[in-house]
Amino acid sequence: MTIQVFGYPKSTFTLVIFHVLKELGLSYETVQPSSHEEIKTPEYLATKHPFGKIPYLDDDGFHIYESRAIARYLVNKYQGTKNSTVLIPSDVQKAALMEQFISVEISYYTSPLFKMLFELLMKKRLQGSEPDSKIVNEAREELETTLDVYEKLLEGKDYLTGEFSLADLLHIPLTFYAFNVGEGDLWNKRPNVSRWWKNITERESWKNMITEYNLTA
Ligand SMILES: N[C@@H](CCC(=O)N[C@@H](CS)C(=O)NCC(=O)O)C(=O)O
Ligand SMILES: *[C@@H]1O[C@H](CO)[C@@H](O)[C@H](O)[C@H]1NC(C)=O
Ligand SMILES: *[C@@H]1O[C@H](CO)[C@@H](O)[C@H](O)[C@H]1NC(C)=O
Ligand SMILES: *[C@@H]1O[C@H](CO)[C@@H](O)[C@H](O)[C@H]1NC(C)=O
Repeated sequence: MTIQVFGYPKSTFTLVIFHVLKELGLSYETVQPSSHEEIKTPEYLATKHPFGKIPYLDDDGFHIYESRAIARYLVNKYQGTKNSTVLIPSDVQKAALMEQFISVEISYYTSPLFKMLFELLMKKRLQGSEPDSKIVNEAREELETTLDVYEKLLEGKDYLTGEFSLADLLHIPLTFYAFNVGEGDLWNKRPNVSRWWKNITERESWKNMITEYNLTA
């Protein structure tokens, strides 16, 4: 049976799953919720995602939610079966360093970035109110601090662990939206960060994502 991804193609966490599937050379089917209400119904909460979120994955009857858990599952099950892309290294210490950077991504990168993008991109649509410039500025400051550290970490390296991995990939969709909303300067003004960003987004799989999901809106 085909792998089914339940989510909206514009949602950053759903894009992560599509991107992983593409890197691994897997085919999949997308099921879009009919409305935002659908992911809050008792049926959806009971059978798909108890917190009422997307994405959610069904792999031949195996059900899993939370994007990073879905990504690890897909890699652990399918890496190496369709092509030679390595997203999680087999070496235990290399894999541990990748996990370290995924924790960095969640804690210090995605946390302020999501806060900033929520204000700039989603607040109006979801809550009908204007972005709170105090929140935007605080989040931007936090991100500046994080990116200063990334600038050092990426010195002399093309990727966070030295080799492309799931840790790099997990940064892509949200950062892409930050560029779209005019905040790209945060990345561009740091030469090592900007080299990394160009490198990871020039991969075939991400270029295909942009075309297929019409992401340059
Ligand atoms: N921690 C979750 C986050 C998922 C998430 O926040 N999804 C958003 C879309 S990007 C969502 O379902 N929003 C709908 C809502 O919260 O009502 C993951 O990694 O999968
Ligand atoms: C794996 O397959 C996908 C889709 O065909 C492709 O985008 C990706 O570049 C491939 N990776 C390798 C290492 O062959
Ligand atoms: C970024 O990298 C260059 C060399 O690639 C280096 O000279 C520079 O000091 C780095 N920046 C920081 C803040 O570490
Ligand atoms: C990205 O880094 C890899 C590994 O060092 C290198 O082979 C490749 O040419 C770089 N790609 C781009 C687009 O900079």
